[in-house]
Amino acid sequence: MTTTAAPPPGKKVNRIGLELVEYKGGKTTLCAGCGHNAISERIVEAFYEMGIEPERVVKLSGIGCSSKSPAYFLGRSHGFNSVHGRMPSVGTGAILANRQLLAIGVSGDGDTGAIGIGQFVHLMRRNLPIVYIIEDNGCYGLTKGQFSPTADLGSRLKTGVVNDLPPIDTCALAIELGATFVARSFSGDKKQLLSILKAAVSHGGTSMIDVLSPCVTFNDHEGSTKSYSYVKDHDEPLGEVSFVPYFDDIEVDYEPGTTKEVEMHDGSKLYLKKVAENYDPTHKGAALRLLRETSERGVYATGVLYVERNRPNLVELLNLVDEPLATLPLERVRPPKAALDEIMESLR
Ligand SMILES: Cc1ncc(C[n+]2csc(CCOP(=O)(O)OP(=O)(O)O)c2C)c(N)n1
Ligand code: SF4
Repeated sequence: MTTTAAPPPGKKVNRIGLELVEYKGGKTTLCAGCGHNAISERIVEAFYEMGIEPERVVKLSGIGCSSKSPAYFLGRSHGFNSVHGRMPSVGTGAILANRQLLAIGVSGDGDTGAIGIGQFVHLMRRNLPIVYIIEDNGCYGLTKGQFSPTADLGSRLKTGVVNDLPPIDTCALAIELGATFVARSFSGDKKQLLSILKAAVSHGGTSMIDVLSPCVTFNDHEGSTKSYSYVKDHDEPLGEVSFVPYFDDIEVDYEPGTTKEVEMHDGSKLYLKKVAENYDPTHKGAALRLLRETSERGVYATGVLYVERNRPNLVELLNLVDEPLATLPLERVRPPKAALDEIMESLR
C-alpha cells in the first residue's frame, strides 16, 4: 500500500511517500564491478525519482548475467525471468493481459542479438509500451565470455582469439525497424543514464536503450572495444540529456539553436543540450547517419539518438478496452450466444 502521509522528520521520501530502499531488490550475485550492477542502481533511482508505484511495474528478462539483474531492483514489482531470447513475447502477453502495467525488460547483447534476434525485430516494429534495455558487454558473460553479435570486428578475447565477424548495431537496427525511442548510454555515466531511463519510462511506446556495460571478468582487457577504458575514451555524448517530469513544473532556460526540446507522451520534457545544430533527434535519417559515421571512426555516440512521437502503441492499435483483460468478467470477454449464432448463420 502506498502511503502519502507526511514522513517522519529526517526521512526522505518521493512524491508517493516511498523511500529509496523500497525500490531496491535482492543483493546482487553478479561480479563486483560488473556494469550491470550500475544499471540496476540507476533503475532503482529512476523509478524512485519518478514516484512510480513498484506494484504497477512488471520486470521481464531472458537468460544471462544481465537477465538475472531484475532480481536486484524493484523487489516489490511483478517479475518474469523467461526463456533465452524470448522476453519480448512474454512481455507482449503481460501487457496485452494488463495494459495498466508498466513494463521494463532487461536483456543482454547475446540474449537479444543472437538467439533472440527474431523476437527483438518484431518487438521494435510493434511499438509495445515497454522499456527494453540491452546490457551490452559484447560477450556471453554467463557462459564464460564467448563473443556475442555486438562484438566489434577485430576485437580480441583474453585468450587472443580475434572476432572476424561484423557487429550488429542494435540502435541502428531498432531505428531501421521502426522503434520509436532509441538511446545508447554507458553504465559508467550515471547522470546520462538516469535521465535516459526516466525519459524512456515516460515514452509510452517501445523505448530501446543499449547500455554499454563492461564485463569485468571476461571482456575488460586491452583489445576489447567494450572495456571500461575503451568506452570511456571513445564515448562521444550527443549532448547533455536533461529530463523534467510532468509533475515538476520547472521552466528551463536554454540557449536556442543548441538545445532540442522533446515533449514525451506523458507531458514530461526531454532537453538535449549542446547537440549539434543540424542534429534532429526526431529525424530517422540523421540518427542512422550519425550511427554510421561514429561507428566508422570506432567511437560510440551516446544519448537519445531518436524519438518518434505520436505513433500509436500496440495496445492502442489493437483498440483494447481500458480495463485490464486479465480481470474482465467472463460475460464481457465472451460474445453472447445470440452474437455467435448470428456469425454462424452468416457463414452458412
Ligand atoms: C536455449 C539456450 N541456449 C543457450 C543457452 C546458454 N546461454 C545462457 S546465457 C547465454 C548468453 C548470455 O549472454 P548475454 O545475453 O550477452 O548476457 P550476459 O551474460 O553477457 O549479461 C547463453 C548462450 C541457454 N541458457 N539457453
Ligand atoms: S561474468 Fe561478466 S557479465 Fe557476468 S556478472 Fe561477471 S562481470 Fe558481469
